[in-house]
Amino acid sequence: NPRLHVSLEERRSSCKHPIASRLFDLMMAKKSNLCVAADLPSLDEVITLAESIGPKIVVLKIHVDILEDFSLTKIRQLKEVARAHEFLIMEDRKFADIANTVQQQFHGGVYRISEWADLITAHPLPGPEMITHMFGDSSSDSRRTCGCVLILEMSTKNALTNEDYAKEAAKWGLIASDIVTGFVGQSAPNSDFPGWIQFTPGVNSSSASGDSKGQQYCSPAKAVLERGADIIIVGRGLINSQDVVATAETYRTEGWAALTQRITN
Ligand code: S5P
Repeated sequence: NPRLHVSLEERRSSCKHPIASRLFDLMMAKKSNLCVAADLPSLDEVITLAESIGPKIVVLKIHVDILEDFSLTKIRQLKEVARAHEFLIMEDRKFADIANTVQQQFHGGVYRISEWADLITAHPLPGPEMITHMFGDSSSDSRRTCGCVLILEMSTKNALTNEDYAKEAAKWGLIASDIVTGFVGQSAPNSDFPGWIQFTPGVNSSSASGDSKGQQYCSPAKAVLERGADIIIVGRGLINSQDVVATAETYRTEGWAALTQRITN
């Protein structure tokens, strides 16, 4: 797969979405391909974590619906931290409904995700119309301020996201590459379009297998070198560690070394 060996500069120049370009810029400037899954119970804790590890990461991934103290004021505080330390905020909402419903979930309700998320995840399950319509019409600002990340494959045991599913969904994503900035997956889809970005979760250096609930883990090097990850997503392997800053530095170094090794090989 030639995309895996293309330089980040070159990949940046083929991006069709400003958020994807920005992410490549951040990776090169910070020498980091680390996304941290901040699955903590409160935004106060997420903000504290982000203030400490912000310089080492390029994306902070949250699940807005697990935060017991959610408010738009606190989200704005998190945005300030993201601006100061230069990372993107990914809302891992994994939309999976008809476009008319997803539009309301994305723009409305309590969370008003489109006002603050730089990246938003969605399952391709409902079909390509959802991807093109979730942002609203072509004049919607959020089309340029927020990039869609498609969940092509899941990291869990016996996931239904098989090869055919991932392949078909990747095709839709590529057609809509002005909206879809990247994908979540465990392998690199066969495409030579270098502009979109692979996010790989299920990365944990201290557990070779997984958790007791179906999650499967591999090391940062394996995720990048064998599975095609551009960005590694690390959750409990980091947030449960004694020294989150030191752990973030270890994941950053390992992830970045693997990425540069893959590109130069
Ligand atoms: O297939 C997937 C897709 C995602 S986005 N498997 C995943 O684990 N995730 C997310 O990555 C999951 O929702 C969680 O936020 C993170 C993994 O967390 P960890 O604690 O297992 O590293």
